[in-house]
Amino acid sequence: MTPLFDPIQVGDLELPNRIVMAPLTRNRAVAGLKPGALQVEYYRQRASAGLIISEATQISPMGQGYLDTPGIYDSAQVAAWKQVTDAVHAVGGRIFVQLWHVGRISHSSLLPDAAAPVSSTDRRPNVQTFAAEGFVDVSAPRALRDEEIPALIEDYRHAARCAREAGFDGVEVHAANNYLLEQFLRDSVNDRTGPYGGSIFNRARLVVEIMQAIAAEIGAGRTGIRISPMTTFNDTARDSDPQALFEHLVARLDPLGLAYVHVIQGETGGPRYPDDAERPFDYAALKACFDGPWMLNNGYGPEDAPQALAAGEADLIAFGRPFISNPDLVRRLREGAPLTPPNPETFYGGGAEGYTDYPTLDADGAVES
Ligand code: 8OZ
Repeated sequence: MTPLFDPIQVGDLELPNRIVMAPLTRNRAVAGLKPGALQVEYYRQRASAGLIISEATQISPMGQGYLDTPGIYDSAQVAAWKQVTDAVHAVGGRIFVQLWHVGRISHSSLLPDAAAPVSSTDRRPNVQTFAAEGFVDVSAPRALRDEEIPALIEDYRHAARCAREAGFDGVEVHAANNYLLEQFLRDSVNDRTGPYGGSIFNRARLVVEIMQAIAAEIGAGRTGIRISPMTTFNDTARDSDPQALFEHLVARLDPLGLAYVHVIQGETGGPRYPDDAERPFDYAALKACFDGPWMLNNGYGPEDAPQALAAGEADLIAFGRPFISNPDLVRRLREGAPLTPPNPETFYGGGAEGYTDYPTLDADGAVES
């Protein structure tokens, strides 16, 4: 048997397999930035995953950066997400919510009182986002003052509390893809002085304080984190020393006893080891900094996912696009069945098409349409 189907203890949860549904932004939230009936069906269909990680979900109104992404900070959102978690649990699944703050990857039209996005810096990246009026350049950000950081940490803690009230089994903190938390981590963005800028220790401080606050609120065994040491997504240069930065961060998180660390290798949708890397990132050395379950992501499939587990490179593999178009991905991997390819035209926004209408195998293992 492939190691994909060995059970594993992940924090407070026992997972029946190593197949995780990666967080996937789909821009289909209903009015009030809530999940609706479609999301209930979408996540229920995918509940055979060892663990579902929800689409990125903002911790506060200021955390939003794209049209129709859901939030988890008010009581209506909690009630709506409860429908999703109940549906997943009813068919035996487990689901974490990914807690997200976009930082400077936003547009004022998406923010309360047309505010400027907030970041570690006031420098604007050359990137577009999708707002009500279509694709627009992101707005110039405002650097958060140090005195504003405690309220930001409180927003994360509050969202984690809301997540548990909504029935989520835990949370994954989105510290990847050059959104707010990575805007503090990287010296290519963070140009602050003071306690949250300068040294690696200081740049990691915000993430560490957020993880401590959430772990204190809901338990470390229900708290994971996602990082992406090498991605240049969102027009962001790499840190001057990603290996040192991320080894420091993971080593400092290790004593908290988190449920897992989730690493995007390379660029989402691109190579795991980008050719232009000055030195290839040493993911094994990063893993050695952490005692708990280690999750890898980016383009894994039926052949290389079990290989990575067998080689000890990972304990869990997160699958993104394969889960979009194969709600029964777990069964297909178990049976060696062919995978349906996803349609990128329906990734972001829209309705049921390309969302809840992908086929599953029938009882004989044939693809039903
Ligand atoms: C695609 C489009 C918008 C957001 C990420 C949350 O990259 C995202 C995202 C992906 O982490």
